[in-house]
Formats: sequence, C-alpha cells, structure tokens
Amino acid sequence: MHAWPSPDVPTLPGQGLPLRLHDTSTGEVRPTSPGAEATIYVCGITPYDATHMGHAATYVAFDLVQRVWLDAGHDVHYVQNVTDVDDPLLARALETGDDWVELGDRETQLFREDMTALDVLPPRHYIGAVESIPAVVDYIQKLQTAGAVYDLEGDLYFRVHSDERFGSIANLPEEQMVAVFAERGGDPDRPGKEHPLDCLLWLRERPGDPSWDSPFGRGRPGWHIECSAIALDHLASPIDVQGGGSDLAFPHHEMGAAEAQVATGSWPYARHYTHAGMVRLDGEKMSKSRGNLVFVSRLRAAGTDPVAIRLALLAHHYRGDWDWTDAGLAAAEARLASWRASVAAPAAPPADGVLAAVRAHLADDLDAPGALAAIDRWAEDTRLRSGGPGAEDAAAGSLVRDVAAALLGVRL
Ligand code: 5CA
Ligand code: ZN
Repeated sequence: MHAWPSPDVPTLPGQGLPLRLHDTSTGEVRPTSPGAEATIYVCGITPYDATHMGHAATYVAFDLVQRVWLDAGHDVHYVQNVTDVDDPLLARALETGDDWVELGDRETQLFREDMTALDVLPPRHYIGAVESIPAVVDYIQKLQTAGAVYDLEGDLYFRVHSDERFGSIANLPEEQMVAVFAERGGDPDRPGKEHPLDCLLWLRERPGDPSWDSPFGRGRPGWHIECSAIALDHLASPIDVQGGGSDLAFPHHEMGAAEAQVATGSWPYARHYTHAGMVRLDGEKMSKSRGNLVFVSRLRAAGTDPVAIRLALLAHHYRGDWDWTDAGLAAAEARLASWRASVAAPAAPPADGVLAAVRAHLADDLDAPGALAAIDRWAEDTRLRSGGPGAEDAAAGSLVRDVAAALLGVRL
C-alpha cells in the first residue's frame, strides 16, 4: 500500500537528545538504544470508523518518537499495518451492505488524508493484511516447525505457552488475561482448545467470508500473527519500539511478541513496548463499538484548523487517559493564535532556550505538555515585550517556527 506524503521537517541547530521512553513490560521509563537505524512498528487502523480522536492521539504520540529520533540523527525505519481483513471489518461491511474491500479502501484513504492534515510523518512501509498473507503463511510455517501449532476443526492455533516468557509484557494475572482475551476478540471458551489463551493463526474458510489459498487450506489470517509477520518481514528483531494504544498491550502485543519470539527463536521481539492512553468522550473510551466518536475529518470539514486539533492532542501526556472536549479544542485554537502572532513579531526574545527545553521535554518520555509550556512562556514573553528591551532577536521567531514544525509537527 502507499502511505501519505511527508511534511517538511526543518533541520535544527545542534543535536537532539537520546529518547527515554516508557516500556510496559518493565513498567519503567528507559532509554531507547537504537543504532544508526531506529526501528519502530506501530499497529495501524482496522479501516472503518476512521479517524477518531483516539486513533489520532495514538499516531501523533508515535509521530513524536520518530521526530525525536530524527533530531538525534537516526535514520528511522517505521512500519505500520492496515488490518484490511478481520472480523470487525467484515461484520461492519455486512451490517451496512458495503463491500468489505471498498469499505477498507475508503476508510484507509480517509485515514491518509487525516494523517496528512495532522502533519504525521508517514511510515516507510505501510502494509495491508491482505497483501501480507504470503508473509503470514511463512511465519505460521515457522511456528509449525517449532512445534507451536495445532489444528482444531481446520483452524490453526498458536500454543501461547510455547514461549516461556508469555505474559511478561502486560504482566496480567491469568484470570484477567482470560477475561480481557474474551473482551478483545479472543475465544477462551472454545471447546477443544489445549489452553484457553491459545490464539488463532489461521481461520479456515467460512461461507460468505473472503479466503485465500494456503498450505493449510483456504482461509484467512488471525489478527496477532498479521502484525508480527509484517514487522519481521521488514524489520530486524529486536525492533526498537512496538507501539499502539494501551488496549493493545493485551492480548495483541503479548501474543504477537510470543509468536515472533517462537518463530525467530530469539528474545526480545521488541526492546520497548510502548502504549498510548485511551482518549474518552464523557468519561467513556472512544470506540467503534460504543459509537461515541469525534472524527478528525468532521472537524476539518467544519473548518477547524488541523494544526489546532494536533495541539489539542499534544496538550495531554500520551500515557494518560483523557477526555476529548470542546473546551480543550478552544484552548488549542487560542494557543495556536498566540504562537502564530509571536513568531510573526519582527523581533522577539532569544529562543535558544526554547529549543533546548522542547528537546529535553520530548526526550523525557515524550512530555509534550512540558514542551508546549516552554513555547507558551516564550510566546507570552514576546507579547509582553513586543519589540522592547530583551526582545531584539530578529531570528527568534523563525527558530521557534522550526522547533515547532520539526519536533512537534506544529505548523505556525
Ligand atoms: N488494527 C488494529 C491494530 S493491528 C487496531 O487496533 N485497529 S483500531 O482501528 O482499532 O485502532 C488503531 C489504533 O488506535 C490502535 O493503536 C489502538 O490502540 C488505537 N486506539 C483505538 N481507540 C483509541 C482510543 N480511544 N484512544 C487512544 N487510542 C486508541
Ligand atoms: Zn497490530
């Protein structure tokens, strides 16, 4: 699949800082340790009901990872998938009478347009589940060779405990793993399974469902193996960061990592498992199943500046859960107006400290609110001094403009 066009990323003076990032498996903020090439896989959308503010917040959070690494001189290799065939997508198509391929194409295109409007840097590889079926088949065969697969009425299951470290990413007690697995697409109660947590690798063909030929008969891929196969097809393990929303820590990332570790015979699959908090509306997680969605495209169509949407997202630390509100958007619009007025001033207070502060905040587990506050202080100072004493730097406005564009993806 093609991704979307890249916005300009100005080069900043000096050098960026090494990124420290929260890792769910250890519960710690730890330094990332990429080589010349930094690798990241972020779970992409299942293309229906895109792009809501929860999606947008998650992709903007991982966009900051890419921007901090670029600023620190790394070549960033970012891979993202599109789950363009899976139960929820097929169920939605059935419900609305849409063709599932057209639904997926339409929503993926809308997502690209929203990501472009939000100045999210594109992944280097943007890969659909359907186009990666050969890679999935290959990884299932590797798992078979490792003795980690069994057949149940034509469906293939992964023995999760064939990875001795299974459970060490989300660190949930067994009982909770089973409950969450059931909530998030799993089938712990299916009779005949060797273990309730074993997960589907390949579903044999069902009447009315799309299916593809494979050495295991006609069928389609399971969800978790889709992401591990796509990631390992493009990135060497261990990858530096596996990212997504916190709803993916279990079962998706736990099971994907177990599959990858058994298939490659190496540990770890990822050095960091990093998760963005959930965006809510009126206290409830914004989700397709609840239908309580605020869409990026609707706000854009109503004339909202996408830069203000991005600022409204960045005003919250990526790790916490938070509520999308109209007041939050209004505050972001006011902040944007203030920053734009300040960078347009003919002279302003020097901004080297702003660059250093934004770099330091973002390198510290992507503290975007701290970075915004640093620019707020400079913008306020510029307004108060308005070209008077202490505000004689004619280049400060353009430096702040570059800092905001390069590190925060905020176009002033
Ligand atoms: N296709 C799979 C991942 S392989 C999937 O989870 N798709 S999704 O469309 O449901 O979600 C896309 C991304 O948005 C995931 O990283 C998910 O964790 C994140 N996400 C979904 N809802 C929210 C929310 N309310 N707040 C923050 N992130 C969210
Ligand atoms: Zn995924």
